[in-house]
Amino acid sequence: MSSAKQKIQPGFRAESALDYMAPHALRELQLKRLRDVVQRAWENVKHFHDRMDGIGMKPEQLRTLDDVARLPFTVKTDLRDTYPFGLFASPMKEVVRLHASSGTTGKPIVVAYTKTDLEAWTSVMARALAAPGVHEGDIVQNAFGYGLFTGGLGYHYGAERLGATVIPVSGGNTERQIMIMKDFGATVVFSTPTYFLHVIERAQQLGIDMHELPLRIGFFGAEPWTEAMRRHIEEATGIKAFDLYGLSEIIGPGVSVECECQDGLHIFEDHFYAEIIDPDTHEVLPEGAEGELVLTTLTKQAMPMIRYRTRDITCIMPGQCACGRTIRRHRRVGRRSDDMLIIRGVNVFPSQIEAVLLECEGTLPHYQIVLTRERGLDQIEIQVEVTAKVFSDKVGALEGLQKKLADAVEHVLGVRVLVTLVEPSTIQRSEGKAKRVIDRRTS
Ligand code: DLL
Repeated sequence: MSSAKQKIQPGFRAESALDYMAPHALRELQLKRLRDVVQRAWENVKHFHDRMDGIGMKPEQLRTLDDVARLPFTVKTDLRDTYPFGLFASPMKEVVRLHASSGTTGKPIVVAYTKTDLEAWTSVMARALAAPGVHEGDIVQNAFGYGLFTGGLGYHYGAERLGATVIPVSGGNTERQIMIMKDFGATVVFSTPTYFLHVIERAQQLGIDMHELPLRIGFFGAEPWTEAMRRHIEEATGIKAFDLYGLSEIIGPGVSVECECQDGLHIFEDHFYAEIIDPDTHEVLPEGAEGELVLTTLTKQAMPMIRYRTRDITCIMPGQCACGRTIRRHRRVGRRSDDMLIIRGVNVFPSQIEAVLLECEGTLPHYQIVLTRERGLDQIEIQVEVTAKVFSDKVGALEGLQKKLADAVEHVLGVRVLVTLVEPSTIQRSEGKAKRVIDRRTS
């Protein structure tokens, strides 16, 4: 097995030409598709029809793309309230696939695809994977879960479309995962970032140097991850790590992806119309301003989403990417508006804590945030693993690191937190999305 990493060769495929459309042609296409999708939802989805009636608007009033801002929003509770099939715009006989996303409480949300929708999904995923260089001949290890979750199958069909060899290993069973990666010579891996950290750690324990494997690219997503996490993954394995974003309500994975420049995620704007809004005032914000991403599906048949409030916080990046793609980019999604913890009146995002922890030497990227309430006061404890070396050092070293971390977190968040350093491999590992926050507060 060669230790030299192959150079990334951006793949070129006919459908990737859509990434380079002239902006005016793209806007024209978007407007045409927007009118069609709104008309379709208006005719077939009672919930949407009623909402439009409620504001006295008709689809034909959409004259320019700016008129999108006049349309009503769709939110997650709309999907819950119409569970399971209330937002479908196609008769069931045309629906060829259902997926569902579990969420934390109650019933899942259900999403549907016609044959044409699956074709569109496969196409955006193929473009996404081709952007930083997956191509025919690649051997792809797909560690996203197969099943109701959109991750496994979404990636699967995109990679097959490119002519890559897909290993549908799914998440979990980490030792077997590593054996397969090595024995089958995987060149590309798909995973949640936290599960891949677990794979890296297990490989180290097994004495396998991942730099020696032919693996050259990884796609990570389904949960927020930081630049520090990217550095950690790239340094520990020698691969290039790319961010890929998506959500079930819109299509699954494949809304946007990083290209070889790793400088923002290109949105497949011929399929998804993106806006950034102020989550409080609902005002549409200009390029460069941070706010909540709102997405409208432009081609979805079975379940069109009009102005879906993702809760994901990002911004549309001004200017064109060095790669030459004309489709616009958003900045990596570091947090969700509903991830926000309010600790003693201070707004805290887990990603801020992660960034601080990973900057400090001696820590490992495995941590957990535990919230408790003592005599009416919120307490926040950050449990973070440290390297075996730090752990076996003199007590003074541990205390020093503990204080350093508590100070650094206080500097960024403005609240004092309790930092507990724990031994490697003590925090529970996830096979999919990580659960970073354990809320033991009882109100
Ligand atoms: O997580 C779809 C997906 C699968 C995306 C595999 C990428 C890779 P849901 O389970 O519906 O769908 O969760 C969607 O996950 O609103 C974000 O909050 C978060 N998310 C997804 N991708 C990213 C990412 C899938 N690259 C929710 N960065 C979204 C940050 C992400 N957050």
